[in-house]
Amino acid sequence: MKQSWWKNAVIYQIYPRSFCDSNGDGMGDLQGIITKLDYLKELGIDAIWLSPVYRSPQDDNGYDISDYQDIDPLFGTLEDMDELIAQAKSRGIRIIMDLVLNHSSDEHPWFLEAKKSRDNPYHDYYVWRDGVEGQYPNELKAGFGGPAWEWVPECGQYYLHQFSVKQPDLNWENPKVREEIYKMIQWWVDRGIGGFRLDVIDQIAKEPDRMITSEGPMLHPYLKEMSKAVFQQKDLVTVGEAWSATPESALLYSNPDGSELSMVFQFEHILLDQQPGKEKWDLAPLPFVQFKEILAKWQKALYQKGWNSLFFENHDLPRSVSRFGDDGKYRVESAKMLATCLHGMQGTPYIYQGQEIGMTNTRMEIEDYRDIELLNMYKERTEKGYSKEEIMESIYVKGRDNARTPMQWNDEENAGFTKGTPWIKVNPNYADINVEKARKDPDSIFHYYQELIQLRKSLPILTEGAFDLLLPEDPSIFAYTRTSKTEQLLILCSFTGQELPCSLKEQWKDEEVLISNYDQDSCKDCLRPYEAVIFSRKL
Ligand code: TEU
Repeated sequence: MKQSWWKNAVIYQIYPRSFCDSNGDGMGDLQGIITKLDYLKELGIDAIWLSPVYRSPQDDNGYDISDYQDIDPLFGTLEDMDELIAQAKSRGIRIIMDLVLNHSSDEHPWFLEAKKSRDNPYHDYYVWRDGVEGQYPNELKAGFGGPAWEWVPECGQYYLHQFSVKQPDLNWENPKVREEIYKMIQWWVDRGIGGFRLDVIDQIAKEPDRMITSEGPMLHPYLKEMSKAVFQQKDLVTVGEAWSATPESALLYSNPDGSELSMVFQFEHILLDQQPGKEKWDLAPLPFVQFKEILAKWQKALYQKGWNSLFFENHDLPRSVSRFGDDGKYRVESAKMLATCLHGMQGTPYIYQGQEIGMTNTRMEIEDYRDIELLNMYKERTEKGYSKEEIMESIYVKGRDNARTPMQWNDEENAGFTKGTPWIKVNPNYADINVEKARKDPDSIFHYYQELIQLRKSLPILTEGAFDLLLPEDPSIFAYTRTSKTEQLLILCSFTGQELPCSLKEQWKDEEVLISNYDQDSCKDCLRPYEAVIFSRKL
């Protein structure tokens, strides 16, 4: 298989508005990111995925773009962006931009034109259906609540929006749209961008009349066309967000011939702790055995045929230490354990800002939340008669703002994120959980991540070795091996706060310990709360 740089890379995701504010307006910005590049270099990452910084009315925090070829003044200027690319490059770090191609903002000049009349040359850039006001073309629902159709009296038509009403869907059937998009991407490649994350890429080839929203028949042809037009010319990394991906479709997306993308984000393991057939807000305990089974299935299915992305967190998801670990007594142990579990697998690992210091979920008053998805849900469920208590509980557990509270740099005011008033409240635990403290403590989660990243650089087996799940039925232990011709690793992770007997560990007790969150001189046949260890042996 072709050895691309991104196969043993570790990618760090920045949510710019919450990372670092350089000018005191309470909102993170590009100059703020530049001041933290040395920190990221110290962590050891190879690339930064930047959530959208394009010009945007910020209805969905930048995932609603009104100019794909400019930077929103909230974040800075194009010159700042060029500086970021250059400064990152001088530290060996590539910048990956977030391409939102399924929809634009309703304030994009294309849409402002499109909605003027049916004969406007830009009308066909979006997805329209005839109808009568008040009678939707069909039952399709929008991602952020309500119908997926919005009436425009000037045209006597509805437009499709799979997300908010301010995010009209682009019409990929129109070759002009695709051409404009490829030109725009090329413009960023020429500025020195190292790759792209493609927002809801599985939804671009929608066929609303057939109620098809994701993986429409034209999806793979479009991706092949785009890849040929722009992605294949350089060794760019491309990662598609695909909530609908299955191992079978992932093999199409991430075929090593490079005809589509490098890899996709799949979400099967993320969709487990909710009631089947319901929404993410309908909470259910994590079915741990199934969680392992699914991750193992993806490891097996893509081995030597495609490529996995590895992640437990992003800007849409709760904090992993709160979700899969213990954000109280065993916060440090469980954050390290989760890191071990994820980084031991095959694929490209992604670290979401703050994950490397074990940042946790938060709890706020409803007035203090900012996310459109969460606020729409609150309104909808209140109208449906859910109790406030029940709604708040699901927000605490699943709300996207859990991941969007400001990055915790130190124990000064606003966690060192801003000198002004932060756009969203800082998590009150910042005095205890922050970068400055983590860097000083040799046993911190930060230093553990640093070590894990270095291991990936020095041990090809972590990139290439075959994966095998052990103890599949065990209700608390995630155990697997990675195997090459000459070497084998055992990755052992306990997902519980109880001490457990573990005969597997005893079998490996004399082998070399590569990394662990506990001292391995004792407890040779047991796992302590949230213990993780990687053993290595020669074959
Ligand atoms: O997310 C895709 C998406 O489907 C989300 O709505 C997701 O289901 C939800 O956040 C889970 O709670 C992408 C972006 O990552 C997200 O931030 C954007 O809001 C969305 O697309 C629209 O662009």
